[in-house]
Amino acid sequence: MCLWGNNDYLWMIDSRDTGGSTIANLSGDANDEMDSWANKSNTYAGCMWSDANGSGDRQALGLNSSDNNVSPANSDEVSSWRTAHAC
Ligand SMILES: [Ca+2]
Ligand SMILES: [Ca+2]
Repeated sequence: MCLWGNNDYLWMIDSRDTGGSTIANLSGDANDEMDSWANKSNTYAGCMWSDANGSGDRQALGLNSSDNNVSPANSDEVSSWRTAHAC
C-alpha cells in the first residue's frame, strides 16, 4: 500500500507491505499530508488515522482500491496507518 502527499499519486510519503498489523506513525514532512492512496492487495484492507498511534478520524484503504483525491474533510490529516485489519 502506498500513500502520497498530493493528488494523483504524486509525492510518495510512505509505502508498506500489505498485511502489517503494526500501526506506523507518519513523521516530519510526511505527517498531515496524505491526499491520495492505493492498495493493491485483494487480501488486506488498511486503515489511516488522523492522529498518531491509531487514534482520531479514520479512513479505510479498501481491498484492491485507490483514491486519487480524498475528500477535503480527509485531506492533509493522516498521521498513522496500518496495512491490515481494515478500520
Ligand atoms: Ca497534501
Ligand atoms: Ca494528523
